[in-house]
Amino acid sequence: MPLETPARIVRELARHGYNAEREAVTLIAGAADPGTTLARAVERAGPDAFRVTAADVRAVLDGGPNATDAPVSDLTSTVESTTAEPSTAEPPAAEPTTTDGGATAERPADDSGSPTPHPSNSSGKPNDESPTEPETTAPETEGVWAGRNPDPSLRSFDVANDMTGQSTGTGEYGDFVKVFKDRYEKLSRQLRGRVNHRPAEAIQSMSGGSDAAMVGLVNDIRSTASGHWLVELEDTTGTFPCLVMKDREFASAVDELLLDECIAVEGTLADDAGIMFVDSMHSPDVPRTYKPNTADRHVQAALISDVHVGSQEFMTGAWQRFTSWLHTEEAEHVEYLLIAGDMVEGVGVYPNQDEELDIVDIYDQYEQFAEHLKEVPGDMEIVMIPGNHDAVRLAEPQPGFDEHLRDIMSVHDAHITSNPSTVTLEGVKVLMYHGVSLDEVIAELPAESASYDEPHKAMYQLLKKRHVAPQYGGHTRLAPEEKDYLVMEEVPDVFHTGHVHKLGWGKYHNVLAVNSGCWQAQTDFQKSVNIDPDAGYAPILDLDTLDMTVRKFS
Ligand code: D5M
Ligand code: FE
Ligand code: ZN
Repeated sequence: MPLETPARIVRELARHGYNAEREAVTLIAGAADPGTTLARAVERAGPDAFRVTAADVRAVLDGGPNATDAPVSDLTSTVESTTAEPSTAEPPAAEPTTTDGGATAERPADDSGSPTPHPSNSSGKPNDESPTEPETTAPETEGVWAGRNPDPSLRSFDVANDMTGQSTGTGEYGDFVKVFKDRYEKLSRQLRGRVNHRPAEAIQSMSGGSDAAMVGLVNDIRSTASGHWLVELEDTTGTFPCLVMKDREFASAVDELLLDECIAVEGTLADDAGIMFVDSMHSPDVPRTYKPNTADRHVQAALISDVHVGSQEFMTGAWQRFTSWLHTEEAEHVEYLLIAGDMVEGVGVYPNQDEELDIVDIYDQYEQFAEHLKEVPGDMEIVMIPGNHDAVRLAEPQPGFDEHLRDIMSVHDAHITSNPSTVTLEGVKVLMYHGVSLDEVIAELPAESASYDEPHKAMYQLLKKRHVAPQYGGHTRLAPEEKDYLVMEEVPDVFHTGHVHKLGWGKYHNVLAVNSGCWQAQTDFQKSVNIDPDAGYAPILDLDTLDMTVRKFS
């Protein structure tokens, strides 16, 4: 086949089970005889290699005038005879496209959703599945599909808020003071324009009956004997008690408060000036009129999380249907794959977890995960953050994987960044966060505000509070750093989380919140607590419109 475009080169390599460094692809594309150069480079890379490197290609190109002139047997046989293990990633023929992965759960009219299994997919039971055999269809017909966007220069990618390698925390008391001060500064800045607030210290010396306003972190929430709410706020100068009367229209908003979140209140001091009667309450929030950024061309991102390779419940078949689908023309606009944590099942994360492990060694789990990454087309950009099952510190923010793990997962040149991070894809700001705090939001808030069945609503609460994990000292472990990396300083256009293994999405003040399900069927623990995971779905986001469709592969 003619190999005039990078996309074709990548596809040709992928078809034979190889990935390639981007530079290697560029070098092959620029060679006088790309076909022969590719075949030679594959030969050089050898049977055990995952990928063809730029060094392989250079060696071929520099190997003297005859290096690419020597006759080469047909590429297919060359690769087959030198590849120790046949790839499990043979893409299906471009025509017809796979039907397994074709089911689409349409977005409900109310602009939010949870999965609706497609009727045509009757085998919707998620607990698959012995690994399915790789597709063995013939190589695709020449000229059917020219491949994914052949011009990678159209892509743009940027990461903000990555704290990998920036950790300064020592766990000392002073660190906690610093991180809360930073949280207060960043969030109070967003509220300052809305209320004419005074420091707690100044309010403490105001006279009874005065109007007052304060911005503070919620230090304590208590109900009084008569059913009113006493909310104690703290700023950098002290604390002040604020009373929300039960008959006020905003009293129900107190049910949605979490400790340590930042709010502003306005009200009147009691006659003895010891307490404030609250007249209004504000959160940093996302402006209702927020106009999200969109891409300038039709390009899509697949948003997934919680792969859990190494668990007996990892759904190999669904994953392979997904990655096979990515090789089809139907997925031609899917140029980005974002994975929001829990790549592997990990070891010792929960009691008795070892009884459900398929792979007991954490590094072997990452090796296997890398094998599965290899099935993703090499011409897609991948972005990954860690989750609570991954081999990085549990406390948030979690730095991106260390060098050793990056090395194991280097097969696909994925971008690895911290949890949380904001990645900007062609102008669209996607806040990626694994989502451990969602368990807490769901446990603490009323069911209408946040539940496992509607995980996106729990995400709305985080957007409103402009913080991915407000509450300190509960279930979510937080590590104090010089800065509070968990504050949403900028409004994201898309908020992508996982962790709770439930699929749900919707818009909050025009920001798309997506919780992306998982690739792990129900575990014994989940069965015991009635968690019914949404496994084997891939939400596909249009970056030019921020519309979303969900494809089902289980
Ligand atoms: O989290 C998957 C979901 O299940 C998340 O909502 C936490 C919950 N979960 C799973 N196992 C446990 C145990 N043993 N205790 C408490 N909560 C649990 P994941 O991060 O994938 O385990
Ligand atoms: Fe998970
Ligand atoms: Zn998790």
